Amino acid sequence: MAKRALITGVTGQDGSYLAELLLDQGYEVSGMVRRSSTINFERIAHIQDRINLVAGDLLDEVSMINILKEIRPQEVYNLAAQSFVQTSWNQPVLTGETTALGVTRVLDAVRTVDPEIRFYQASSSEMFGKVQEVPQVETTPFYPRSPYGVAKVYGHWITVNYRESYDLHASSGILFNHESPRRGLEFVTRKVTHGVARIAAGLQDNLALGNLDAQRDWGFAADYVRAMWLMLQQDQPDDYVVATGETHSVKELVELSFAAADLDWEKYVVMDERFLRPAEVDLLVGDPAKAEKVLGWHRDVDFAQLVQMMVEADIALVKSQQA
Ligand code: NAP
Ligand code: F7E
Repeated sequence: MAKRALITGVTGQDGSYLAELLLDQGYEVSGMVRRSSTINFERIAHIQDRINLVAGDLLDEVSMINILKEIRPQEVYNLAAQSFVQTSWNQPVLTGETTALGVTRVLDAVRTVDPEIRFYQASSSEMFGKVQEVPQVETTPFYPRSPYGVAKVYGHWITVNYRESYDLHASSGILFNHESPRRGLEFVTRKVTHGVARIAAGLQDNLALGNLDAQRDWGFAADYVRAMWLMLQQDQPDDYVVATGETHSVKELVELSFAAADLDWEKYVVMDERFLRPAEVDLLVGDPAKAEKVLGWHRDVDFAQLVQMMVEADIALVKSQQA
């Protein structure tokens, strides 16, 4: 019998890569999608006929209870969230409802319908915020710097609490930034690589950015979804940092991306205060030693390969749109 998995957030970057991975492993994959007036299935269009899409929303626990009763999955991956840090200052309550309380709703639906279900929570390096040690590991104290980070800390601890209260197989992956050609256009990596492609095509003459000094530990999303799956295959649930162990500044990202298209970034990049944040996370770098040792996880793609892949994909995308 094929294993059954439910992914919340299947239309997002990670949801699409995880769905591919689970289909390759022979799973029956269901993906929860929320109602909207237009369809936004671009990231899963190539596998849509192999996924069972079910309507539900993290804001509505009843919908999730019904989905679990109908599908009876053995594994639930909770990837849905309001995931853009900048937006979390403009919509702090919605961010809390979705990214924080939404986790409780899914966990409680799991507990109610079938406590044997294995649960994955998409925790984030944003929980470390104003970092208390370098590099960050599973035991590093949290100090979130945005409503998004605060909501993720809640989601993380409610996962630990349901594990300890109800003996659920609930694991939390503390994932550092991971990117891909499927990344949303508002995040800095994709904004830069897409901007480079448009500048190279003569469609735009500058790129407005905020803080170039922030440092991030950037990896490739397809590598990171493997770690999610590995966590749910362990006998015991636990928490794991997933990272590359390297950090790079936004400025390095910009230099490398423009260089990949033979452009000099200094001619195009302009500073725009609108992209500065009320409180910044200055430096993130994770130590993935536990995930490597216990899960046998490793990443295949490094920072330079990631940037090259994203610039090439955006150049191809812009060309196809022009054609
Ligand atoms: P993403 O591309 O922004 O996708 C978010 C997904 O959540 C989308 O499918 C979105 O649906 C869905 N969603 C939002 N609100 C919802 C609601 N109320 N009910 C149901 N679904 C809802 O995010 P991602 O980059 O794939 O990240 C996946 C998860 O990992 C998120 O929880 C994120 O916070 C976390 N995370 C991401 C990173 C990273 O670097 N990517 C690092 C650490 C943790 P629509 O398509 O309808 O908007
Ligand atoms: O910003 C700086 C910005 O929006 C990265 C989410 O997936 O990863 C992501 O959160 C850095 C910040 O990602 C612009 O100030 C400069 O320091 O790409 P980002 P993020 O905030 O790190 C974590 C792990 C998550 O969990 C989140 O869900 O880049 N930056 N100029 C800019 N950022 C943006 N977006 N736009 C700019 O113009």
